[in-house]
Amino acid sequence: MSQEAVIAASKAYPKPAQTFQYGTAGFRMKADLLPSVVFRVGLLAALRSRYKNGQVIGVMITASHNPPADNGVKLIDPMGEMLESSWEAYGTALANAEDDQAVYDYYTHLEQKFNIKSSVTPQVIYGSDTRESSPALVQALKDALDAVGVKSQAFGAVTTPQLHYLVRCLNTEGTDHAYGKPTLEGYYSKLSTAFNHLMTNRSNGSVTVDCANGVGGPALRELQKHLNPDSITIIVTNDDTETFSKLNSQSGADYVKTNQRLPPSVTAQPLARYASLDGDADRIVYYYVDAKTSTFHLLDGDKIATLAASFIGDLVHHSGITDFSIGVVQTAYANGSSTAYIEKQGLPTVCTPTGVKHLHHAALAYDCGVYFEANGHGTVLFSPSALQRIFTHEPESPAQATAITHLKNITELINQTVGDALSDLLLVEVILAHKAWTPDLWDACYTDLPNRLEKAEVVDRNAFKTTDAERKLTHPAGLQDQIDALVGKYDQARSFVRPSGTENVVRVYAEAATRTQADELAQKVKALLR
Ligand code: 16G
Ligand code: ZN
Repeated sequence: MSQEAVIAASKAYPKPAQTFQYGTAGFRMKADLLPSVVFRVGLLAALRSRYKNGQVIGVMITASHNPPADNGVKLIDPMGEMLESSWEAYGTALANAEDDQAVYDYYTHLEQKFNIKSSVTPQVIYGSDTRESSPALVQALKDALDAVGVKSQAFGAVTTPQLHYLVRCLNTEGTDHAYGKPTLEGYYSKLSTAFNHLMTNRSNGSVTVDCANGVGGPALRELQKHLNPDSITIIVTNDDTETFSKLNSQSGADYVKTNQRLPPSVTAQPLARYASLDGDADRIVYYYVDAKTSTFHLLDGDKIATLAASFIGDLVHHSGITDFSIGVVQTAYANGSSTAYIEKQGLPTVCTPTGVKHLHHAALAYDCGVYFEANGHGTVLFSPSALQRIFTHEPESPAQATAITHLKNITELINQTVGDALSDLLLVEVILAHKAWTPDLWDACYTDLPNRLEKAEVVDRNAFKTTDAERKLTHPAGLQDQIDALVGKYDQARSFVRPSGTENVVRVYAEAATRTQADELAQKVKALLR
């Protein structure tokens, strides 16, 4: 790698007058501001790979549920996790370096700081969602990787969780904890094989999936080819990835969760199952309309978490495996009823700040850690020792043998690297089929407290500082006391204010015993921010 090569390549991607920050999910903003950022993220990925002794690092170009004009970029660490947070600051610094020379200087500064050897060949794989801006950003990335001699591999349009899967597979290939075949075919085959086993002699009718006109559409169509058609019919809708302006528009998990209503394109049949993915297919929510009043009912991340935790808990119980800890990790947005329901089942719950990396980390504390954000992002993690026990347990009865077989397949069905809408879809379908539950029966586990999410424009969101997993404000001084005083006036009420990690706004959440109370509380708390 020569100084000339880096500087010459960097020249093609001048930094706009803008300050960048590696946020909750990487860099995310209007796509036209991103070429220099993506180029520099490519340099960071190379360093990260060399720092990790040449293990493969992933770079995903996506802005998830954001509008079509946005894009974003984030790094994936060797085991398929999000980039270690201490490195986010290096990404931020590199993205903000004023000119090409400063980029090179900071790059060599990091090399020295970490004593990164030049003898190691860095390896990076990358992919993108289906946005119009993605190919040009992929080119910026490629130019950076080439300039510093990275051995790279392009995977084209992939879902975010697919890239996480591929990174982990590549880094574990040939070891005793190999995760799977490091190809997209390997991904589809791993999930579908487990699904087809779990659905043997079972049929679950049909589910209609709104793909937000994003990369989840083609991926789901491909996945479906591998599924036993007698077990499930997946009706794929909103899968137009050619009309760029349709991405996440009037569709997708974020639309359904935020508006708490059907996508306009969906005419729902009573008690039929519907699901919506987001633009990069790492989030999923379910919903249905009831038979009596055709009212819309959302089955969000909290409902998926409780479904998964209780199903896995039952399987463990029936398998004869003992001393097996199952915990559920949530954020402040988790509906109060869901937390109460989980605790009533005798399972521990933990609350972490928003953002997958926090939940993921907390979930590692259990043999089986189920984590979901209410917005539908989540997965289930099995610890290495839990996997070992599941795969070596000697059943003492046919019932135990069946439970063990199911558990083994569940661990294969779930994408344990990160929340994966396709894997979660199959997991929910399996559980509903095993329980013979229609969506209303699933929904009846507990009744959500009515809630409202608002956002407020403020002069400086950084003036808002939180504690207690974002459930309380420490700054601005005195504001939390005012919120508490309002909350005290309503039944079963809860409210919190937190600065967004992805937008320049402050979010206000309120829940209470009735719809009127929840709405009123949200408005009054929001009014405190003016
Ligand atoms: C990011 C997070 C998501 C979180 C959201 C909150 C990841 C991969 N994504 O999209 O989990 O729910 O931010 O956004 O961590 P906010 O801070 O703007 O409310
Ligand atoms: Zn997403």
